[in-house]
Amino acid sequence: IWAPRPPRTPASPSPDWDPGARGRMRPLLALWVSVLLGTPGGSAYGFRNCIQTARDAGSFRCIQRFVRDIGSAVGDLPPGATAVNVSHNAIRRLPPGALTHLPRLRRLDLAFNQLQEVEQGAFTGLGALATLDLSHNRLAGLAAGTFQGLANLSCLLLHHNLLSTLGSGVFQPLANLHSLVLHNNHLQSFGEVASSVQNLRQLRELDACKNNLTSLGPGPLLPSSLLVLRLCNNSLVGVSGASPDLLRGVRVLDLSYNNISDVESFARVRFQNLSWLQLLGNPLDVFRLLNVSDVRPRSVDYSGLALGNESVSELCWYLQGARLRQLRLHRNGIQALRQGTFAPCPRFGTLDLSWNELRSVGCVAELLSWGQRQGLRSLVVEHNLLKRLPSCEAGARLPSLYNISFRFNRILTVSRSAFAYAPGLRVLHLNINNIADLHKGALQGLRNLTELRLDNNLLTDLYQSSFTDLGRLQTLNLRNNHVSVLFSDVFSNLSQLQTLDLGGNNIRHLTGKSFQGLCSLRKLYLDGNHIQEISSDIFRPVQATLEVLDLRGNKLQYITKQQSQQPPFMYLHRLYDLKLQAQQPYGLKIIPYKFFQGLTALRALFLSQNKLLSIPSDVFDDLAQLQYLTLADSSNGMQDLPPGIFKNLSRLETLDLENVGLHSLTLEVFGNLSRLETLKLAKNELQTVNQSVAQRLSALRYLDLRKCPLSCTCENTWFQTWLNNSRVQLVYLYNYTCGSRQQPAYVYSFDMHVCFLDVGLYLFSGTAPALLLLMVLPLLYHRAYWRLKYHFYILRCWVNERWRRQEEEQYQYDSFISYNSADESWVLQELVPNLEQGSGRGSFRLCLHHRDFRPGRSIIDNIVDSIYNSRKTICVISRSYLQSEWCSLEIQLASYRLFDELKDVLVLVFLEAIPNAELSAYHRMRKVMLKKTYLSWPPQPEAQKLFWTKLKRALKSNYMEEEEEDFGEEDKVL
Ligand SMILES: *[C@@H]1O[C@H](CO)[C@@H](O)[C@H](O)[C@H]1NC(C)=O
Ligand SMILES: *[C@@H]1O[C@H](CO)[C@@H](O)[C@H](O)[C@H]1NC(C)=O
Ligand SMILES: CC(=O)N[C@H]1CO[C@H](CO)[C@@H](O)[C@@H]1O
Repeated sequence: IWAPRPPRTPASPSPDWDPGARGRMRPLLALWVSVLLGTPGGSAYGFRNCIQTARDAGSFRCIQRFVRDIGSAVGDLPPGATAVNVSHNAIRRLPPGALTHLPRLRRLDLAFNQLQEVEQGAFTGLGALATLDLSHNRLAGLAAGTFQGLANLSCLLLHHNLLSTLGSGVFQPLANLHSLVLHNNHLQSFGEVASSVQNLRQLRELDACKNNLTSLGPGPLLPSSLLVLRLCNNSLVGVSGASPDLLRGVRVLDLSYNNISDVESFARVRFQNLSWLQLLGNPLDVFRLLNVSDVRPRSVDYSGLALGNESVSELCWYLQGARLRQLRLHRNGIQALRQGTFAPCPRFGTLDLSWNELRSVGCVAELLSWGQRQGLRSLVVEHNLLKRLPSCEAGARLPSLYNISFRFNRILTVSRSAFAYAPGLRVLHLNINNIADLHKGALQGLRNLTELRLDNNLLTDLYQSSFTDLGRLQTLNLRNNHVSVLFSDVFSNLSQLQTLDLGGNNIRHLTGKSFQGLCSLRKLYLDGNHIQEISSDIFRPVQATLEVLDLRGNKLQYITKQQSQQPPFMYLHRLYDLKLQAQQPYGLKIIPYKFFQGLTALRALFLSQNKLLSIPSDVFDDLAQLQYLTLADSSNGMQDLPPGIFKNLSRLETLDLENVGLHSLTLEVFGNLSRLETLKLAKNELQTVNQSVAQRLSALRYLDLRKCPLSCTCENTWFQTWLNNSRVQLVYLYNYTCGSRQQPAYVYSFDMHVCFLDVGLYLFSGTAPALLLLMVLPLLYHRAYWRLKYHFYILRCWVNERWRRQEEEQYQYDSFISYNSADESWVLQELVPNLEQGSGRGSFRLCLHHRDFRPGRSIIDNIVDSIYNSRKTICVISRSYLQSEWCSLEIQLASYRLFDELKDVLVLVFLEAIPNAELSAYHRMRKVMLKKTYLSWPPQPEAQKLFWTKLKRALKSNYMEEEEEDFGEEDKVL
């Protein structure tokens, strides 16, 4: 039955709403609502093995689900899916047409599976696919029609497979392929690779590194569009075998880590477009190569050619000419540089000497000619053995040098004015060294410095004078040092500093002067220190500008909710990101009252891993701008959140309450989160999800209830009804099992019939007794009325008479006469005279109602008494007798003695002949007649004598059996 959807927001409950009382009624109500209105308000959907990305409805992640076949991984995805990530599963094969239901797919990631086979037509219907990742699988070969239909594919990743051959037509359908990645396979013939890609008119980049290639030929030409060719980590000995024009269009050629020594082979191949040749890790004489081939010297990367100290000058001879953008000499085993080493070289912008064995670079300027000094902009000496940076106060300057990187060295000491040669320095990277001794004047004169990285060193103390000249510094990174104290005013000259990273130090204490002078500071990282206390004073110097504050992993802890001081973040009105996770060693435990007061601009608050015991309900009251809140992993006995805790968070979009020990969701806590889109509730104690809460969260799109012991009770039936809609994604919905472990039942499919039965039961037990009663009453009335009544009277008689009458067989009367008043004249004129008169055994004592009934007693009592006090009962039967109610009572009562006590008390006397048909209306009478013989009053006077004799004999007899012998068959009227 179609019915309109009920409105999203249900009638709001009154504030003193009692969940318990309503809760008991809820299943029934909800059921009725759903029966009457179709689906109840909310709606949900979920995927068996995928999670839809919260912000991008077309994007799905189906990773690490242990699925073995593609169908069960993505079979339930909607046709609108544009990006699907199925990596890190156990898929073995792709059957034909496995993904035809996803025609809009643009990106498909199947990496890290166990694919051995991709069948022909596996990707049919994926005409929109642009990126296909099949890397890290076990593909040993590719059938010809494998990529049929992928006309728009631009990037194909096949690295880390077991490919040893490629069919020549396998890439044929990929008319738009730009990039083909084949590294880490077992390919042996470059000719085969070339013929498989020769028709790809759009191919720009081909990566065949780390295969087993030994030569570049024979084979067809590469497509002229190819610009980048990577052949590193193969077993090439030269470029022999290649046709002269094979590489003519290639701009970037990577031949590193081969075994190339045959430089003569380069002479036979044209390299006229080459602009970058990587030859690292080959045992070749690069100068010889330059001599014999048309490779331009400036196109070669001279890294890893074992040039040593001496060859640099020779090299420079080859590089003569205009200014070089960069001179890169990685991995050449250079141990020392003499004065003027680079003097023969042309001017260059960047000098990169990384991965050598230099112990010192002196004051740099000495190595260069005057012209080079003017031109050098960047100096990179990473991964060397530099130990100390000497003082360079005197000596030549490098006016345009703006970037120095000495990362990954062993620098211990930085002397006074170590960078005096670079007065224009803007970026200085000294990170990842052993600097313990940074001279107070080391950075003197660097007035233009904007970025200084000193992280991952051994600094213990910081001095104000170290930073005196750095008035333009914007970023200072001091992370992972051993700083334990921040002296007053240490940063006071850094008025332009925007980012200060002090994470991973040993800072215990901060004062109001620690950050004095940082009047532009926007981001402050103090995570991973030992800070035990924070106060509003500490942040006062940066209150006007601070936007991000990271205090994660410190030692903040509160033991009471009462706070003696002002709330610590009181003045940080611009702060939008605050991190307080994982306080050591036992978490924050308690959050004091009004702890977050003043944070009116805060958008993200991280409070996870804090073992919270209690949170006051007013704590988030000021955070009206909050969009993201996490309290995840705070479970430490905190049970449910206090009512009203989120009442002001009307802008909250993401709430992470994973593993916080929640037992229930209540409207008092969650009722106001009207903009909440993502709610993570995994690993809680939730057994049911309150439907009214779900309905109130009207913006909800993503709900995670993984690992909650959801029970399959009727309270969760609405879950199932949610399923047919599409508003809220319930993450891995089909994986939620019922809390009880007995049988693997699932919340999405548990048997709801019990719930419907419940109602049936209510209805049944409400109506059945009434119905039964209605059915039984007439029956009872019809069948057992007299029986009951009779037994009741019998009981009464028995009780009354028991003590009165010792001898049961002594009757007061010989016979009770039951007759209708219409027959009174016969009784009085015929019966009474004939039976009462006479003497001795011939006379009988009769009981007549008009004569012998005791006055004052009820008629019924009198009747029962009379029947019981008489040996026999004579029924004088006529038509009027049968119609009379009293007579019928009398005959019935008497017949009970016949049937129940097996005492023959009845003597039937028919005054007139009544046809059987007429008698049949009187069942009991007929029953008696069938059981007994009876007498008929004969109209002929002669016969009347016999009648009286028979009647008298009947009155005298005691047992039915005798009676039957006495009366003959001739008397039966049937
Ligand atoms: C798919 O997921 C894996 C694992 O998280 C990730 O490394 C990979 O980059 C993702 N692929 C794409 C295309 O986003
Ligand atoms: C090539 O080999 C070198 C040295 O063995 C290694 O460092 C590099 O990662 C390898 N490159 C590839 C793409 O496998
Ligand atoms: C309990 C249950 O059904 N768990 C399943 C959840 O999904 C994963 C991945 O599909 C299965 O491996 C589990 O068996």
